[in-house]
Amino acid sequence: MKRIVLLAVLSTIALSLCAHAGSISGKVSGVAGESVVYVEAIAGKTFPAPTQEPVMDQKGLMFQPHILAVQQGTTVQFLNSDSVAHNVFWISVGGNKKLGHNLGTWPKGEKRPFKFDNPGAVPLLCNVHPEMSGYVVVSPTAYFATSDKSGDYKIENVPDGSYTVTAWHEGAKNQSKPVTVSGDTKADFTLSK
Ligand SMILES: [Cu+2]
Repeated sequence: MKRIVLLAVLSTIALSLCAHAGSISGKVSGVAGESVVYVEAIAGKTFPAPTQEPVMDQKGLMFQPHILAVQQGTTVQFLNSDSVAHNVFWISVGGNKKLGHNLGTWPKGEKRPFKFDNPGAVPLLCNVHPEMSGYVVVSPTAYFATSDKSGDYKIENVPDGSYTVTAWHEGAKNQSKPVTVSGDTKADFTLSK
């Protein structure tokens, strides 16, 4: 008997969790290639810093991946996989030039960490190879996604509620719009340079 009650309680909890976990999906158009879509900061809500440390590699004289989306508070490991020395620097974070930083220059096989505590796009450059460019896009919330090359994206596990959602694309102006999530919710963006 006790067991049945416990099961009933557990399944009720599971159902209520499911009922409030929606998603935001749609298409980013007007631009070609990957975009990043993220939910802007939510009043009164904070997110624990992720423990995973994603790697931004420098390989074949390129930043790989070209675009790395992370949650605010994430430590990114910058790796050099080439046999030449590479540098990593950025002149701004989210357009704020006070947040420019130079991580230095280091040889093959070494990596250096950096914790991104401010949201926004970080345009990565290498002062040894001016043709190299990449991006870390720092989302203020845990709710973000990188689109596929055709612009389709899906942000999973977003609780029902009202948010501001921003779409970012290399070289384009950000677009932000209010989105009310109720279960699986659609939001499309059209960006321009
Ligand atoms: Cu380089």
